[in-house]
Amino acid sequence: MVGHAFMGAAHSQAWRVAPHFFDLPVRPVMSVLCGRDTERTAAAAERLGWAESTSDWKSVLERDDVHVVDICTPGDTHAEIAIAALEAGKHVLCEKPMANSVAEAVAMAEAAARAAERGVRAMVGFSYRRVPALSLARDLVAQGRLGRIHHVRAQYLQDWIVDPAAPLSWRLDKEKAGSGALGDIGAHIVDATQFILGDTIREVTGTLQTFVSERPLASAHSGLSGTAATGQTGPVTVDDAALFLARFAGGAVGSFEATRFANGRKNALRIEVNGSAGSLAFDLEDMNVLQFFDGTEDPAVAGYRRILVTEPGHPYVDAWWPAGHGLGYEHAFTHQAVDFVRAVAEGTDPAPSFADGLQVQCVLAAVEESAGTRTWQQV
Ligand code: SOE
Repeated sequence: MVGHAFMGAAHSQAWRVAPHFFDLPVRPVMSVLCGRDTERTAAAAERLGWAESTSDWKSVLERDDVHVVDICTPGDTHAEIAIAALEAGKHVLCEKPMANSVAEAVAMAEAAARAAERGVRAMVGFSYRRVPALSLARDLVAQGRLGRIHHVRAQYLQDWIVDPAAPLSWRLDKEKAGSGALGDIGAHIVDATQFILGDTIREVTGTLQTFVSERPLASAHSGLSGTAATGQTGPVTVDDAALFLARFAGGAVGSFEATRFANGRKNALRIEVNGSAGSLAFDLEDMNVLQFFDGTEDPAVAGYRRILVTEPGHPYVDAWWPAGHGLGYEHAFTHQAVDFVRAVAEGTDPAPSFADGLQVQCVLAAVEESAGTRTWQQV
């Protein structure tokens, strides 16, 4: 694994836990953790459960005992590491957004296509697909329980930089992150809605907003935003909020809002879908619940019902606890590791693929283009 901050910790717990709860065809071994700083990486390896650590990720690609490379670094390094790993014959799991630009994403998707011919697999870490309630939402749409889809309403609301004194973390630096709320959390709702609908966004029009353009420099990085203590400031080079409208290929229309300024909303990924036969609604801050409205029921008793997605028959749930004992944020990463390991071992293509990651990148780029030109843009 390359990178050991927030996502590195989330992926590490997934690799650690997955073989203990799921029946896997092969057992992942957490061999080497890579990071820039030798001492910090060694300490992280110890804490997160990796056997070894190194500050030279390239050397790891030469090792015969390494079969999978998990990329948990900021977006500016994804393309270089992923392409080198695929060319070295390593299966790759790469954090989202897959890249910082469409050009990088194209190169990555091409490398993945070449690698696939040699049986080497690549997957993007859109972990929320593996939240049981969202997997169930997709199943309901696929079963036709919602009929023809008319509306998608998607929001990803956070508030961790609403304070102008919050420091300038790498997530606010275009060079490192590619974009702001758009790529970091907007990418999640693009992937999640396309996943639920089994459809793709074809056209968008949007706007981007930066509310605080200068922030204190971070002296140390911890958690999401780090610690501000230097007394100096620097420019915010990404969007704080991204809003856009979308048309899906299948005829649905969608509204999307991604913001880090929704004061009071911590990690509210919310999706509502309205179809001719019913609707569904989800909120990540209440992630064990899927709301479902069955429009075919007698109107006298019909209404949104609150499904507690903790039954053994629900996606992924039977590996965990008895009904009613819910799951959390980290379980989606475990499910992601499980699906990836199974695909690698069974020789099938994992999803979302790098081609899917490229498609999401194209949606993000179209939103940026649209915000600049104030026009609708084809994806
Ligand atoms: C920060 O906005 C962040 O950690 C994202 O980078 C993650 O992808 C999301 O899961 C939670 O929020």
